[in-house]
Amino acid sequence: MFCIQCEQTIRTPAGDGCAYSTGMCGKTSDVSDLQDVLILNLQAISYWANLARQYAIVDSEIDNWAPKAFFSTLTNVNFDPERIYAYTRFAEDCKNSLRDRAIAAAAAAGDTLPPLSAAAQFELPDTIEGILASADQAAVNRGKSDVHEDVIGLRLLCLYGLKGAAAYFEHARVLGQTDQGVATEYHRIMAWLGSDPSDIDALLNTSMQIGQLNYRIMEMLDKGETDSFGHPEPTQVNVKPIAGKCILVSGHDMHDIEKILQQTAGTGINVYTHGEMLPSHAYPELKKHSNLVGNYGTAWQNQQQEFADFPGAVVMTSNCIIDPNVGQYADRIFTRSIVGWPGVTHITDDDFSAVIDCALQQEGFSCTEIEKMITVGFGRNALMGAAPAVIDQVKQGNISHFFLIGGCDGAAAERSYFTDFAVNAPEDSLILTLGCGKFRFNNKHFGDINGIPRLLDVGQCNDAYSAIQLALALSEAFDCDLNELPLTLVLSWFEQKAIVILLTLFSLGVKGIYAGPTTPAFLTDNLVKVLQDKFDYRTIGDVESDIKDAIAAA
Ligand code: SF4
Ligand code: SF3
Repeated sequence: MFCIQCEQTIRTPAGDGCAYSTGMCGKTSDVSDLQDVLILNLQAISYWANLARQYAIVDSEIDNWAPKAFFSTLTNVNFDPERIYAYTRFAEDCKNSLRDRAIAAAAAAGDTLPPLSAAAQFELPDTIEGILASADQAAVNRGKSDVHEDVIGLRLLCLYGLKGAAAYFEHARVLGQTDQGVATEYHRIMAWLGSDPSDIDALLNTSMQIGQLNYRIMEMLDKGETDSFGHPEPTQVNVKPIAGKCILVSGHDMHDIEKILQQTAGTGINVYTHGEMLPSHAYPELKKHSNLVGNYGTAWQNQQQEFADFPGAVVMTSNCIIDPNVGQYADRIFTRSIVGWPGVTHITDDDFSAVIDCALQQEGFSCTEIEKMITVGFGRNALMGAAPAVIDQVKQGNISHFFLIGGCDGAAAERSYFTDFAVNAPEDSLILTLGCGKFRFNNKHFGDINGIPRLLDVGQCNDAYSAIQLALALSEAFDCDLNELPLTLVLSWFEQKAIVILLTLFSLGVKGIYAGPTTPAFLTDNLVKVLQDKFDYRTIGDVESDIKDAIAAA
């Protein structure tokens, strides 16, 4: 196995990457190898989908399925070898179907086929053993002895960035948003990556195209969420338990929590959000359910303790799942969509009766604790509504700076930086936050500036789109470039969604972003230097001096 896609990858003086029998996340070498072969076959699908489009052959079922399957290889999503193997077999069927149609269309038009990409040349063995034996051909760093390490680093930047975009595309699709132009661009880039490109400039350009593609996808996802559930409104959320039977819903897919809320209505079961599901409380069509009672727990890395302590059923709708056997709750956690863990019950449709039955069999909370409230719901509309007051306060000199402190959380001790940054930000600054990284400080009291709360929770990691809209509105109001705003982005990264958000911000020309806790291990020193030169990319350092520098740069 070789996997280097997330922040907790193994780093050694001899070389970085999880390359032994199990990754730091618990992914086995078999799952990792199967995922590599799946990705290679998805690149072959894209090769044929790309070619087929030249003959007006578009298969929207395959267009919808391929990014979803790619999502299954994202960090902390699917650890089940049987499911990954099944995706790989299905990918083979999709590939063959598109290939046959594209070849027939080319023959009918009298065209000669272009050369096959490396991915399109790959022949999938018939058995799981055969596939595992062929995994070297599919390794994400294949050909590393023939090309410069910067080429491998850029290929990985593009592959992981596109994986993050594919994940958001799937989240948007679940909410009824599809777009043929986006699917075409996805296939074009995925097919190209399957040809093992080596041109540094082309790879850098492609990474920006992936960022742009993701901007469109985040817009689709924003539309999917707001069309389905209304615009988020500032909302108080209780983070303490209430007596009674309970279900905990984690991950990013709010479609699932809506179904769970509908199906638990009248059962007496209380539904709690966890992690990235917290923003659900702000959406009118979700908050109207009286059985959505609060949030329980914090970010993903604490789940083995928090889920063990939760006296009910747990549903994981997307990333991040980690080993449920550690906390001995594998019999009362359920997976949805692309999530998988061997031996854990997978819900294949919108029927959550197995979850409800399980919740009824658990003890539930025996008593109600004294309420503790946090505020969520500063999505695009709420931010835009507050923009005139914010602009006024800036003009009066009462708001000096904006910080966006957000992204993923993780186990690394250095992540205390983000709490320290938020706590030490000047009192006349506003702090926007999003993603699961906010759980490090969203229970702290930041006060307000003339009625405007200093801490504004924008939502999930993908709601970076809302924050970008606010930044654009501010730059218009102050008639200046985005980079001339008194705005500093401080991003915590862990997985590939964060990588693509970084690419999106770069592609929009945002400079001076602080990111941490570490630099992605797949980026070489040369590539980090390129990002520093082009985008003034900054690695986090000392909180006090970073705050000083950020303010001085504004
Ligand atoms: Fe290692 Fe991260 Fe890959 Fe898991 S996802 S194997 S921790 S690099
Ligand atoms: Fe968190 Fe996994 Fe990335 Fe959506 S839930 S931000 S890490």
